[in-house]
Amino acid sequence: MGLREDFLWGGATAANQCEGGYDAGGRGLANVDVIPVGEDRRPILTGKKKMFDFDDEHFYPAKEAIDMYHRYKEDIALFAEMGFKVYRLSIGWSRIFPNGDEQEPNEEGLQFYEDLFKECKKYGIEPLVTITHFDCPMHLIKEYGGWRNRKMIGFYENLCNVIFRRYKGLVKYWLTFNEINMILHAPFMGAGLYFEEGENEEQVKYQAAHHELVASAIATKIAHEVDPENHVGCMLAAGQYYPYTPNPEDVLLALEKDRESYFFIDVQSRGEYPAYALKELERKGIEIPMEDGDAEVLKEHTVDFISFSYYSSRVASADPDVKKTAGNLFATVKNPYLQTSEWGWQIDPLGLRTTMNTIYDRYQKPLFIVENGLGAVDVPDENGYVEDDYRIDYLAQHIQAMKDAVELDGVDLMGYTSWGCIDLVSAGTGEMKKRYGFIYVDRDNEGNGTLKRSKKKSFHWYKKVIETNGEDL
Ligand code: P53
Repeated sequence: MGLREDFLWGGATAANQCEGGYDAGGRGLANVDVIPVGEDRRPILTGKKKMFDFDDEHFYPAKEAIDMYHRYKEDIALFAEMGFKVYRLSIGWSRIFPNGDEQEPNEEGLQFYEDLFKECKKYGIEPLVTITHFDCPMHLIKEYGGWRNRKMIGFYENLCNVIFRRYKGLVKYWLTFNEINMILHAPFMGAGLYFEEGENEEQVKYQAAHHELVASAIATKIAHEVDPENHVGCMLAAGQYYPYTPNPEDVLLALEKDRESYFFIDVQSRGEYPAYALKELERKGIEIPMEDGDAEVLKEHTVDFISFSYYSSRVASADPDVKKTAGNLFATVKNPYLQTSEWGWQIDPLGLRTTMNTIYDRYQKPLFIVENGLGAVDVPDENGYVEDDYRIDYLAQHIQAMKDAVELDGVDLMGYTSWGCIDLVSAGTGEMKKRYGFIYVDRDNEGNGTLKRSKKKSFHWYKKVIETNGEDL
């Protein structure tokens, strides 16, 4: 009993939230670079307000982030010290194809990730690579409108062809799109989409989603052709919906809200559009731009495993008088049984076990938890040491629930990578103050600080968790 012997313990980051070096090594501009901190962030990442370049009025935290571009050796050494078996990171698309539509890749960008993967391998750390984590070359947005355009499939295919070949033997775990369902909630961040006045936004989102789903299947096909050792996963922003009351209307709504997200994974894992989605899209007059061969590609090249992020469960109420709170990009009803984080995210370890069971029942494929963690304010002492017992508590409870899903329910789980294993820029708010890490980084919301790294209390705790394969929490 217990977790697998080869359980993949580790941590996760995304290129734009930690690398910085936005114009280093020939890198091109991406959507994620031009999303600022502050009140304009929300309208920009949801595609309501256009921001295609830097201006003087805003601060853009991704430009420098925590400068991992120049410091990755030090950071990976710290991950190794904790005993990481896996490090989840993402590739900056515009490092490899600065504009996105070139024929030839940028060698400096390719070399950067090759060096980084080799650095991981030096310590026996397996890279788990997200091909796109909320990033899209800006040129593809300006010129083609982002993922609404079918041409994106070809550009993504070029990227995949290049990276699968170049990193063959170095990388064997791949995720095609981070939180693919985020396209519905943050379409500019998720898929480079912005909307014109009066445009049918849902049509654009589902059209773009279709392009991503086909691109994901093609990527899976190529990955398997290039190296049969490759394992390709999809990635869902997960979190079970609970009905607010036993009122049958709440129960049905909770099912429907879950389906909004599972729709993507149903296609990626079962290989076809589910019946409920076809009916719903038809009712709404939304047309899926299906072309010859799409159905076959989706059917034949389904994912090998299901990965997901889990921060919280969600609550659905059919009663219009029950108010939703917007604690994060998934607006949900407040659950009276749960505490919330400083950013209003509801904390529900048992919900992780429920979510894992639901997903495993639905797909019967190995699962991988690739994000989980607590965004909190940390107060370091003069040496940068943080006594983050609150983070340890959160993680211990979630890891216990995860173990219960494995040991008591028989869920097949490949690994666990906590989010933001080193402090990094928040995707939702752009703040540095919202920290998830085992490693503290001296930098604030305005970009001040030495960028010095230091170990928090949770660093030593997580090392012990990994050492004991999750026995000592
Ligand atoms: P931040 C919202 C809800 C669930 C997951 O989020 C989310 C978001 C975005 O805010 O995104 C994932 O940084 C995402 C990461 C992100 C992390 O959750 O807003 O994959 O890039 O940083 C945490 O606290």
